[in-house]
Amino acid sequence: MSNLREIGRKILAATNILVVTHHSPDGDALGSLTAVGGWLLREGKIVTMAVDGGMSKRFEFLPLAGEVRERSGDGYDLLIALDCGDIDRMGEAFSSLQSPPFIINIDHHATNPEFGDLNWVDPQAASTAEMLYFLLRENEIPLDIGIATSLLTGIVTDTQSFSTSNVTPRSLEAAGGLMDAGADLPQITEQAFSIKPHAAMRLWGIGLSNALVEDGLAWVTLSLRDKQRAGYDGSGSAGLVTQLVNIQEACMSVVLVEQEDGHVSVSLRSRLPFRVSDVAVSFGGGGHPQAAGCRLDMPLEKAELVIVDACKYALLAQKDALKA
Ligand SMILES: [Mn+2]
Repeated sequence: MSNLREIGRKILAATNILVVTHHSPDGDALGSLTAVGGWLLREGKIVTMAVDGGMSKRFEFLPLAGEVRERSGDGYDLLIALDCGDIDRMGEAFSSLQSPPFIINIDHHATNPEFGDLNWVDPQAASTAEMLYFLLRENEIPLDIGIATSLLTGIVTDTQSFSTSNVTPRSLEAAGGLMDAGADLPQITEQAFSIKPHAAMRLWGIGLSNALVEDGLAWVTLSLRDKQRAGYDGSGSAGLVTQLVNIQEACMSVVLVEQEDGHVSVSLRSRLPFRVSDVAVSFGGGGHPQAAGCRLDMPLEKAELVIVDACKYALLAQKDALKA
């Protein structure tokens, strides 16, 4: 674990630090961002926490949520990228920098190309927040209730409340340590994971009633009109893809969401032993074996044909490989 000491030393040697996570941030992204931000502020550093598109409403309960900015500024001597599967995931929080500083890349996506100057990519970890728990522990940095709340939010959301196939005893060990430090598990689970706005539930209603199931694949398209009908103003599917994969007759699910600028964002899920990351990667996306995504620059109807075809083909190939 000497690498963790090296990362700790490198971070503590910097003075003006930019911490960035990925655009369309989830709970792991924002929990990791605010945990590292809180730690470094406590260390007396000058800290900027940035995420392209700004803070997500859903996670406004996180400590320091009000300090998260949309734009980066300049003059940093260190950039810490958290939960970013590739460099483009930072969006304008990175691309707007005049001169990028030294980059430490901390992430758990297996598809991460190690774009940093110092990289710690651990696909065994169920969340980036879990990795950060061990980074702090290895460097003997005490937790406080704010950091603990942020990190446990990351763990709870990325593991769908400890129910995903990548949960390990280490995830639970981290969660236990964070609860010891004062994080409130039931409250975090309710706020970050269970509770959804009415509009998101309406979007689920539309999506669930329009979903198709064929050859083990469940899928649905959500047009701008569907989102409008639901009154939903988010860019994703509000977690619908994770529900679709629970359809008994399916083992893979896809949700295609039409975006304002004309492109289509695609979320994919599968149940073990099936994988969706290869499909996402083949369209220039990435993610985890059972949870991945990509974007397609084509009309929604065309994107549906292309992705449904690719998924059915991948499922057939994977089923054949299992039989062999
Ligand atoms: Mn994550």
